[in-house]
Amino acid sequence: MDFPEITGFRVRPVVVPLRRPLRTASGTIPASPLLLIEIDTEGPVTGHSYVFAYTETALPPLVTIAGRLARDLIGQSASPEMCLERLRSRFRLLGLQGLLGMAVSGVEMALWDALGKRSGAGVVSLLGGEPVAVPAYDSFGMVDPATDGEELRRSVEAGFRGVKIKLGYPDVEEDLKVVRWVRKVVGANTELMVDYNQSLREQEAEIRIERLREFDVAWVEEPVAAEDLTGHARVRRSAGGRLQSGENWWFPSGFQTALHMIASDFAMLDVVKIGGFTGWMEAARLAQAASIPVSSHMFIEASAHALAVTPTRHWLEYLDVAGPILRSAPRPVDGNITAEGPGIGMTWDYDAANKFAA
Ligand code: SMN
Ligand code: MG
Repeated sequence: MDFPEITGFRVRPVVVPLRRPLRTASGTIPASPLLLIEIDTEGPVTGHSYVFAYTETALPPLVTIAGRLARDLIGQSASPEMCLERLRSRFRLLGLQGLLGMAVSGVEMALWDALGKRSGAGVVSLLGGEPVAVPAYDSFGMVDPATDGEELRRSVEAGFRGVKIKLGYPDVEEDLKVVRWVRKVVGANTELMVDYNQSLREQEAEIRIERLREFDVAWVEEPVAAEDLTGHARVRRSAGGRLQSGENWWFPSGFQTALHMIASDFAMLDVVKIGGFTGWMEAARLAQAASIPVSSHMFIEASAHALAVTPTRHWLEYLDVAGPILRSAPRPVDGNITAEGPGIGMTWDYDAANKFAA
């Protein structure tokens, strides 16, 4: 492929309202702090991506770090793989985990978006695949039986064949009460995933997972600290082959380490932490070789492309953290999400982006 030159680079921080504030056992996310990335390439064609900062505290440093990448990008070839390699080598001493890694992945994704737009193709086609309908589950935070029944029912009626809730209440009995209620609301034919967001100690995790058995959950996600791969590996044995983890694995090497440790039955890749599409493709090959089902973490639009070229694809997480600033983006149809082009298939609503500027 003939790559254009990078001619411009901008970042803009926004804090976007969430339709459902995200309550987890490790903290609540009231609104969505995002860094929007725009890269101009010869043509001119502009590529877009966004990075989720988890907390508003991280937005200003993310703006600074990402903004400084301009000097490493402008005038360079827009090849995503070469760009990733160049930045990896440029920051070898610092390392790519954390905010810098997120910024670098965001750049990589915006380049794919620009290349797709340049040729009128979706990223999925540039990656050698074609769009497929990927089953999506609707992702909730900690739910409240007093207020969230209607919303859960609406998910099932909308066609979602799976829903995820967050657990990790102070008392196991409360976990069970909520799961029993959700199971009743969504019915036996809806897959039910549960996410502890790293909130438990190993022994407590084993006790709680054992008690969850009667509810036939599709997976138990991040029961213990994400970096505690030994703990995950031990807890995995009590999870009956249904341990989910991966949203905090950094770059393919992080996934490879987790594979060595046999830390998870399933893999949930975060396209921003795994190194953009380039990192995802490498991880997808590792998952294929190890027969590990791969799901996505947030980033609905980009993940729809990445999962379409993932041989062991499993579920797409429907967690919309950017909806209000997107003018167009793929919507769920019969509980599936299909990648759209050109590029990643999303365009900013600049009025909304200005309104939610942080
Ligand atoms: C999650 C997503 C977004 C922010 C915090 C936590 C999560 C998930 O663990 O799996 O959706
Ligand atoms: Mg999770």
